[in-house]
Formats: sequence, C-alpha cells, structure tokens
Amino acid sequence: MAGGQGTRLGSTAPKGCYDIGLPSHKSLFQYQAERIARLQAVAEKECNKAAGSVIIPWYVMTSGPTRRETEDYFTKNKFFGLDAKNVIFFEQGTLPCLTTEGKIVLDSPSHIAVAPDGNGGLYAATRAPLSQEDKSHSVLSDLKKRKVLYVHAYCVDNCLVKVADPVFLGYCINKQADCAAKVVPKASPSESVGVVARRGDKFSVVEYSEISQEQANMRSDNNELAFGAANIANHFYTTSYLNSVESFEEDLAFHIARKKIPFVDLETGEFVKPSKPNGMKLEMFVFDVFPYTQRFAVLEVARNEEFSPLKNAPGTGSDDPGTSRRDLLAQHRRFLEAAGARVEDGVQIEISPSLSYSGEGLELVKGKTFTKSGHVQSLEELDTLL
Ligand code: UD2
Repeated sequence: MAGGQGTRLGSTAPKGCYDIGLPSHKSLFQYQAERIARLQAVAEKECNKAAGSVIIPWYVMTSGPTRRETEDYFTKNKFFGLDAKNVIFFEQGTLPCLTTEGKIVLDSPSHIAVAPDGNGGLYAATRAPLSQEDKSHSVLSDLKKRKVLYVHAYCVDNCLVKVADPVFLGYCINKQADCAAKVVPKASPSESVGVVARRGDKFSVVEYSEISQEQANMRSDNNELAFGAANIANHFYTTSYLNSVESFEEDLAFHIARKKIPFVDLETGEFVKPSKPNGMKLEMFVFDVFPYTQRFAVLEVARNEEFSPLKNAPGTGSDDPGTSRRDLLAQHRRFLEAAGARVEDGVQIEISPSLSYSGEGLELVKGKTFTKSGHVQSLEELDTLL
C-alpha cells in the first residue's frame, strides 16, 4: 500500500522513495525489493528449487499523485534487481471531496475536487484493468494466472516490514484464516494506531481517529490496555477472500476526514486555499473487510523487530526518519549478537537484506568482534569490519 501522499512527512516524493539516512542510503522500496529477492533465494534453498524458480510477485498500489513518480523510480533503479514482470503497479481510485454540509466541492468551475479513496481502495483497485490494452488483466486475474493462493499486504512506510513474512503466512495458513492482522502491544492510549476489537460478534479494527478517549484509556484487570492490540497495517488474505470482497463491498462504510480542501469560489471565480479544515475527504480503510468473516486471525509480534513507521518530518522525535534509522540499525546489531558476535559500542553495521532477511545465514560471525561501522552486502565484507 503505497498510495499515501506522505503529507505529515513533508516530502513530495512517494514515501517508498524516502531515504531515512542509512549508511547505504537505501530507500524503503529498495529494502522491500531486496527482502523479496532474499526470501526467494531462501525459499529456493529450503525447497531445493533451481535459482530463479521461486517468484514472489510484488503488487505496488499507487494513487494518482504517486503513480508516475513511483514507476519512474523503479525503472531508474532497474527494479533493484527484481524482474520487472514480477513488479506490478496498480492504482487506487478517488472519491469526491465534500463541504461540511455534504455538497460536492469544485476545484475549478468544471472539475470536481477528488482525493485518493483511502487504503481500502485496494479492493476495487485489484479488480481494475492494469493496462489500457488488456481490460481483463487485473491484479486478481494476475494472482489467478500465477496460482497465488495467499497475499501479504503492508504499509510502505514501515522500514522493518518483513515482506511476505513466512512466519505470518504460515501461521495464517495453519489457522485456515481468510484474513489476518499483525499487531504489536499498543505503546500508549494515544498512539496513532488502530486496535483490534470485537464489534458485537464481528472482528474489526477501530482506527485511532474513531476510538473514544474512554475506550482508548480502558484497562483490563491486569492493568493492561483493554484495547491494546495495535494494528500495524500488515495484513494477510487468501486470494479467494480477496475475490469475495466484491460481493459485500457495497456495505463498506466511508470514513470521514475533516481536511483543508482547496476550492473555487463560484461567486468570485477565485481559487481559494483554506487555512483551516473546510470540508470532508471520504476514505475507505483496508481493514474494513475483516467483519465479513469469522475466520480472522491475529498474530502479535515484537515491536522492535517489526514496526517502526515513518510518519513525521525529520526531527519530530517519533515515527520519523531518525527513529526509523535507529530501529533498523539496532535490529541489525541484534542479528549479529544473536549469531554470537560482539559489536563494540558506537559501532553501527547495516546488513543488506541480500545477506540476511531476518538474521539468518550469519553463523560465521560467531565469536567475532566488530570494531568498525559500515554497510555490508556479503559475509566477506563483514570481515572488513572486524
Ligand atoms: C495506518 C493504519 C493504522 C495504523 C498505522 C500504523 C489504516 C486505515 N490505518 O494509519 O491503523 O496501522 O497505519 O502506521 O490502515 N495508503 C494508500 N492509499 C491511501 C491512503 C493510505 O495506499 O489513500 C497507504 C499509505 O501509503 C500507507 C498505509 O496506507 O502505506 C497507511 O496509510 P497512512 O500512513 O496514511 O495511515 P495511518 O498512519 O493514518
């Protein structure tokens, strides 16, 4: 899910292109591409398959404002070593912007003001034609053609995301789930994350913008947050469940976000950029399909291993490029220490996903002490940091 416009981040480029300032200066997209490549190689090795025979197709959802720049970025970077035919771009839809009275806003005398339809636009977008030439070719038809049974969907801005995580997929397949959410313990009542909750007998996620203060602060007998399973925009679906969404999509509600919406004043013909929220943007949320099945699974994971979202501009102090960089490098230090190495204080080693997806394959560092910082793509390069 890479259609968000990163307004809070203060960057005009698509978020996946963002450089969080690692020694390698790799972007979020590059990390995700290299994790896919590494996982393909690990799967081939585990299953004794020929090199290049395991393919994890990557479907990148963009929105109008992020589409062109995202595709150009991948082309310019030669898809980071992935085969371009296994990286499929698709575009979410838009919804009209409304005034606070619910009237449609015009941003020119002849054009309705629209905005991306939220990450819940994913479902309709998976049915939309992928190209003008072949109207029948969609994400869903592509999944069918490739005989893909399970899909992992994630938020582009999480530098720790385990793309196509075999542990998560295996857990959900084992539970025979139709869909699932990865969660971490919520950090505080006010953290800007949705929480897994039952609405009546239905499973759902209640977004931070829609939970009441009282519910957010509620605690269980053990004094933990009653609503403490924080949604990290990291989901599992069976392809068949994705295909079923169309049958109940009409029931899905829009969520309202009160925003500043530029408009044309029809009296004066003047284009107005409001200084405070003057209207409503409608959005669909990706997790709104969970209540339509009882076969919903939840997997709690460790925050420091799996969740460090990039939401805010540099220097904010939380969910910003600095915390993303800090958390990724801390994880790589843990990879080396778990493999039996010692890393001197102050030494920062960045381990390319091409060397290790989740800390595996580092046995040779056992007993070694690393004294120099750097970014490594291979075990040989690691030895230069001793
Ligand atoms: C999202 C989750 C929230 C929590 C938080 C964690 C939803 C609805 N909310 O909140 O529960 O997990 O992330 O960081 O998922 N996106 C699109 N198209 C859109 C809007 C968003 O693709 O029209 C993508 C966006 O690029 C990002 C993801 O969806 O990858 C989440 O969007 P966000 O960062 O605006 O969501 P946030 O942080 O409000």
